[in-house]
Amino acid sequence: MEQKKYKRTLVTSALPYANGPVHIGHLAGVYVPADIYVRYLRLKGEEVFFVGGSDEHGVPVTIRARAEGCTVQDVVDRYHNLIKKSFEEFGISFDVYSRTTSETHSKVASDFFRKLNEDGKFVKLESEQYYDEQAAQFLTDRNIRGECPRCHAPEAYGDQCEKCGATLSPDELINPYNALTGNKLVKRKTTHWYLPLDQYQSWLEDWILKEHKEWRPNVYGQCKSWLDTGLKPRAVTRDLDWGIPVPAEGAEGKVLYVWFDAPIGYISNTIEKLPNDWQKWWCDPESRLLHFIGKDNIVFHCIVFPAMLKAHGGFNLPDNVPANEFLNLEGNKISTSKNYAIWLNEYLEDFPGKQDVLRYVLTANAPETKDNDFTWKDFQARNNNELVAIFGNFVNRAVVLTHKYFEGKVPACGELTDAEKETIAEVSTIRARVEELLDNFRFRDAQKEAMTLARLGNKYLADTEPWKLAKTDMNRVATILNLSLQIAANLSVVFEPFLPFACEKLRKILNVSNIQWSDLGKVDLLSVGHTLGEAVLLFEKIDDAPIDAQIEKLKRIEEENAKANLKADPVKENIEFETFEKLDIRVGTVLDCQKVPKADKLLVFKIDDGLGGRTIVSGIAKYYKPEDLVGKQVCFIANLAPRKLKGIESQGMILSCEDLDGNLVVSAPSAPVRPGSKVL
Ligand code: B3M
Ligand code: ZN
Repeated sequence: MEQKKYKRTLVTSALPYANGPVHIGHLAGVYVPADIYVRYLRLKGEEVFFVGGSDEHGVPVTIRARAEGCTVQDVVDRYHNLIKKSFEEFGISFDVYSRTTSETHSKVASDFFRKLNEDGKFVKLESEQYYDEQAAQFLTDRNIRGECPRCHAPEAYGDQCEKCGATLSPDELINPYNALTGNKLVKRKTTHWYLPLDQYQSWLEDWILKEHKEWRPNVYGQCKSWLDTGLKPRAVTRDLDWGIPVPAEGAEGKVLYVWFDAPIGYISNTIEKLPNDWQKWWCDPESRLLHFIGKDNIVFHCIVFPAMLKAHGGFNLPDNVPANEFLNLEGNKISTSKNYAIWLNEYLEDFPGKQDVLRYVLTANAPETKDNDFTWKDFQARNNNELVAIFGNFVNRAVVLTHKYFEGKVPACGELTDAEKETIAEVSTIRARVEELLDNFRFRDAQKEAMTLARLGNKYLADTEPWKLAKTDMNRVATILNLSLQIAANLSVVFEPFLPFACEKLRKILNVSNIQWSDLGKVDLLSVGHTLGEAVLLFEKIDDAPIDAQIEKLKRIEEENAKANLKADPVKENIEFETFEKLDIRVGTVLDCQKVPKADKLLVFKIDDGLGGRTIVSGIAKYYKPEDLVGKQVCFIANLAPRKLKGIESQGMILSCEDLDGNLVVSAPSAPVRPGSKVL
């Protein structure tokens, strides 16, 4: 297909959820490829704008806040800052990195909704949704749990079973309950705004299936399968208290669905940075729009968001969506909730200054066409055998020898052998070879191609052995070093999109600053007599010890997760009825509940026990906000001998249920009873 002409390129990369730090899967799937592409366009002198930001709405952040006993704003503030810093540290060169809790975004997303609503682009539908009467709230799919209808895992989510991977709807769950409170659920009627995707079906079929045959097979295939199934209206609002309030009449207590507002974040973040100039990027038909995402986001970027943009009118549609498959880790799925990942912030603590090594390995194994696996042994091998032994070794030899024989000045090139003429011919094609691959989003092969240049240089030096010629033929040595240094100068440019930190170092070593992408392939980049900088090592060997430590760490996490997945503990040995009767279990109402100072596990309760009240200390602070327990009823052992905890006398013990993941929920009667009632 003929390439469309364009004047400038707007590149977006998926907005990561601010519910945890970013890990290598994010980097490999989205941010490194996007950054390579953007750096490449900039090097070519093209006009490009690179948008990123944090996705701070949705349910996961609220779950995290619950788990940590802090506010949702606390959670998104913390992770937004951490994520932003990680991206900076890894050289992801955003032109803007903002967040969906920004004022600009709230306004832009509300206006977008309002316009669609006023233009009659939504349909309002009433449906029955799961409702928690005790908590007085509707539940989103992610907040509903129950038994998986397929594999019967006990804790599948309302949208997916993590055990067997099945996509589910809450209606399919057996015995659904509120994931946060454990409460049983009832059905209740609620109204939502829907984007009638069915009305866009035939337009999308033409636009994607006919006009974008060039999209990656995984992307095209997923779209086709969605379209073949037939699109249905999709709700764009939710009954939730975290998000952007729905700007419409009768929408009290409702917010925009996170997948409605998040992609609009690309627009808002552009507006935030370029308040007077953003239209040029989003609306001018000569601007090209590209979305870099992971495969789980394909439907939103190829079907839902384009339908939203179409419904709104005036915006460009994506030209391409180079989505990646998933990266696994040592053969297992990466999981934020299970803490099974290599977090970027932790990587840099363990391997300071080695950003480019990770960038290199992730690109070398990029999951472009299928899921791929990251292993620490492969990481070590690629560093030691490729970056150190080929790229670094070549550059170092060339520079050290020049310092040794020519006082660090580029020597003159003499007569060339036939082999050298061939080498030069090969160097001259590097630009076309790499460009062809980058233009087609084939980053993995493009980096491989760049590496052929380092291999060529390394082999050239190994074959010609200038260190042996130094006694007999200084002219040959000069020629060999000149050509080697010219190749090194080419490397400092061709690797710039992939390894920006190493290239900066290399430019210092070569003492150059002004080589352009358009210079690629030339062998007169360093003039004779040019003084080189100091010969420092570009890459360092990585030993077994730190690698083994990383492998051990992942094994430990895997074991812990496996343990958490264990079946219920075996039942303890039988006791006599008389023994049981000795226990006096009662129901009480919580009058007051506070954190115990300097004890992060403990809460202190004032209980109305029907007998004048008592104080009980309980180790459940990790699972509850104290104020959420006030007014609740709890079961407690009333005749346990008092004991002191952190200086407070605890007069009994609150009974809690420990689930198989080790989380605690307090036990309570299923209907309110008078304080002091016995549990029999
Ligand atoms: N936050 C999902 C994700 O991080 C979502 C992407 C939004 S892009 C507009 O995978
Ligand atoms: Zn299942």
